[in-house]
Amino acid sequence: MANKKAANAASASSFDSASLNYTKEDFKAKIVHHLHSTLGTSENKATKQSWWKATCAAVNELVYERLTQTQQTHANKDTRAVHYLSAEFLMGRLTANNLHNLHLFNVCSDALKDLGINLTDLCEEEPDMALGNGGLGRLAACFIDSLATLNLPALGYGIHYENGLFRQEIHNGRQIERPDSWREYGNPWEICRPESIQEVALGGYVETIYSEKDGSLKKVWHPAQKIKGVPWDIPVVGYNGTTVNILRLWESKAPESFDWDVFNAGGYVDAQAEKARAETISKVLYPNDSTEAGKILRLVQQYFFSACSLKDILRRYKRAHTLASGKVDYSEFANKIAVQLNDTHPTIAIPELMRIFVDEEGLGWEEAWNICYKVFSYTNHTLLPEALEKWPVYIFERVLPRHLEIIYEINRRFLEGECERVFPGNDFIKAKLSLIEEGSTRMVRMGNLCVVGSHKVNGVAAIHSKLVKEDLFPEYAQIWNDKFCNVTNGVTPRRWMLSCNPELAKLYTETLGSDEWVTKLDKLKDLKKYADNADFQKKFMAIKHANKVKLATVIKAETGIEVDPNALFDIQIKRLHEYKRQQLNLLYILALYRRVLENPDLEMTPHVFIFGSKAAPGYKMAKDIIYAINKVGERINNDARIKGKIKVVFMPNYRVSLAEKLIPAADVSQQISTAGYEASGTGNMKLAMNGAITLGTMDGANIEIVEEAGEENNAIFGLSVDEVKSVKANGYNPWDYYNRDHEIKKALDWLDSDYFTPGFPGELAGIKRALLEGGDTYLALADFRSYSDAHARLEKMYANKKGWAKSAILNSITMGKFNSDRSIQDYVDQVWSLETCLVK
Ligand code: Z57
Repeated sequence: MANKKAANAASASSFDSASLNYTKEDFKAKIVHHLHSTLGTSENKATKQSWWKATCAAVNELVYERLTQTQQTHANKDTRAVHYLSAEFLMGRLTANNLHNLHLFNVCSDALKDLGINLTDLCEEEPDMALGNGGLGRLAACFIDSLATLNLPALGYGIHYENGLFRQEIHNGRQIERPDSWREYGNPWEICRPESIQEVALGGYVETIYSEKDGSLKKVWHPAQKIKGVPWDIPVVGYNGTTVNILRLWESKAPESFDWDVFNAGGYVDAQAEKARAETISKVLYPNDSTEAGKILRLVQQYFFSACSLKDILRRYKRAHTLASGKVDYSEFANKIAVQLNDTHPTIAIPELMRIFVDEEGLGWEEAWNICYKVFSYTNHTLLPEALEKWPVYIFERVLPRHLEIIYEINRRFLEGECERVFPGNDFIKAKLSLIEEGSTRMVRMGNLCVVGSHKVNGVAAIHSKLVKEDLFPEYAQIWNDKFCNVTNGVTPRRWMLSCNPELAKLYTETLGSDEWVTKLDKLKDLKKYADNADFQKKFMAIKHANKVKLATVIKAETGIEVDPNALFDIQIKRLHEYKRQQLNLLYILALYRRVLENPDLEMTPHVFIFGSKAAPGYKMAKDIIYAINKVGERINNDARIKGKIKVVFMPNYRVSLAEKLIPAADVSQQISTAGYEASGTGNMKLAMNGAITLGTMDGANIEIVEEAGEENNAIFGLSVDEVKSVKANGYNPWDYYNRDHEIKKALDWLDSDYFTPGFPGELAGIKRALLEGGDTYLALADFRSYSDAHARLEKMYANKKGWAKSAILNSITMGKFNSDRSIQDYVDQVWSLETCLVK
């Protein structure tokens, strides 16, 4: 195929894979070699799983070489590095991604073809690495891809959860959670590093020792328990370049020494119990997105990975900065180390670093603090009050008694220092800014600790950063105006275009005559002149159609539902939360269904509504909404009267690998959060890049997306942030909308009947109750009419094939800003001041 050759040539131009002895024949030999020597099987017996692992082993030969080179180069040059601390890394699958980033995808595919194996099939063997919930975790994964691609010295630090986010099954319309054991049969991408094991302490008490000499007080923490942290490294392969960074994930274990003591004392069974307790720490990911669990184990998880990571960072620093005298020179610490806190989850790293400096390394408080706040910076991802982490003081006392004392001291110095200077004698503001919330249960406010203990605080989209500064932390902004900044999120075009939409990538590379756009996504703007070109439009829409045909097959296989690829594919994929308003989408579906029933000859484009979403297991309303979507879908999909004009599909077990199939097939991207509630969104970017038109509110990054793509090429609706504020301030009454809007009333009353749940009236009534008696916190009814009008505009747009193609193309090629490489460059410039380091 001529096209395929061209794409091959384009990628080889920027990176010569032949020079690395990875020709097709070499690759074949390597795969077969690993099938024999690593997997212990043979060509005629090997399962797909074995072929997949043998392929990974062949790729790893190159990955490990580069990894070693990268680490040596960084160590020799003693580079400044950023350490991205995150409780979540939602990596998904790595095989196709690594192959693309090494420019080996086509070579590998051809080699396997010779061996009678299909690479795309093989990639399906890999379980998703789902060590995250949603946006925040996937952002971390995109960021480490970009850091390596930009040749920046960086480490990701997180938790090696034995079980990632639960697998979702749908039984009679309801979500059932099943454990996700992603590494049960081995994972070829992780390397255990026993030589870098760390030990961290928990619990116990603090002893105060008075010094006769100088009258000072020395604090000694006597912990009750020690936990071993075993590091697992995942190589992070940069695109094009030679940098292979690592993601280091900590697994918790009981220290052998501890077991042994108890064992000797005859406590073999107790020792096993102790071991189980220690291993519980990294057993499972908390399945909450944007709501905090408030469980002790979660605080222990946070401390466990933060403390292991800091110890690792210090060990590496000491290797390069220990003086001949044996003393460590900490004067360079803040010049060499940057630590980014991905939300407040790793905040405990701030008092932990102070503890190490003051209690263990003998630095004075001020000297320690002067280093500490320069090291840390904090990203805020939400304004939702239920997501802002607070930990009861009594839990801190039990788990981290010394850290609590340090937090008190940070607080005292802040309140008596900076706070008093700007707000002299203002006890009201001091109470608000205090790291401790006074009340019946005293709480440590992790967000406040982050702001005080970091030199930069950023939000994740322009509007969000403005709200962080003006609404969430206004008094802090008066004290430290320059601390606050914005870094709009981004996503990696390697996974979210090149790898998941290869045909579109090929069209772009061929038309531009270069694949430069894969790193410089702005280059796609050069295609603007083709947006009106009939031939280009035809090709673009043919690719979209082929992607829809493929998705239709997946939908049929997963749900049994038949959908027509000629219908409009309207997709809402994201965690289930009332602020994201899947219930608004459902209300519109109900209204549309009624319109068709009342007017069977209604002219309309067949419309497929596709959902993918997990609900936090303890979030009742979210689970009720999933149930309602499934029940309404069942009724609609089986109603012959509407002649297939509407289909509703709920795709079970939404995850990264499923997103990669859904996104390239989307015509419409639903981004319909109540304005002011979605910090940024990142799915909105992925969908737009792949040519979906955004049906959305002026919230988060949607604002910046339509600024790039043009509002006329999208369907924007609903109240703005300011309007939401004023509607709420003026006393919002959802009943007014119910009583005045016939369609709203009919749709809600329908949910109250047994139309969708025959024999079980009222099963779906909870949604109606939340929207009326519950006060409709997220203004779904207030935005309904405007949403419905936006749908009507979309329908009109879709009816005009050329107009639609043009808008879809313009959306796709104007998303350059949302390349996560750009986000990382913004962090480098505004927050980290890092330098690139070329490897070899
Ligand atoms: C999470 O995925 C996000 C925020 C949180 O506070 C937590 Br906890 C988890 C999301 C936001 O809701 C998105 O709007 C944002 O795009 C994403 O984080 C990445 O910044």
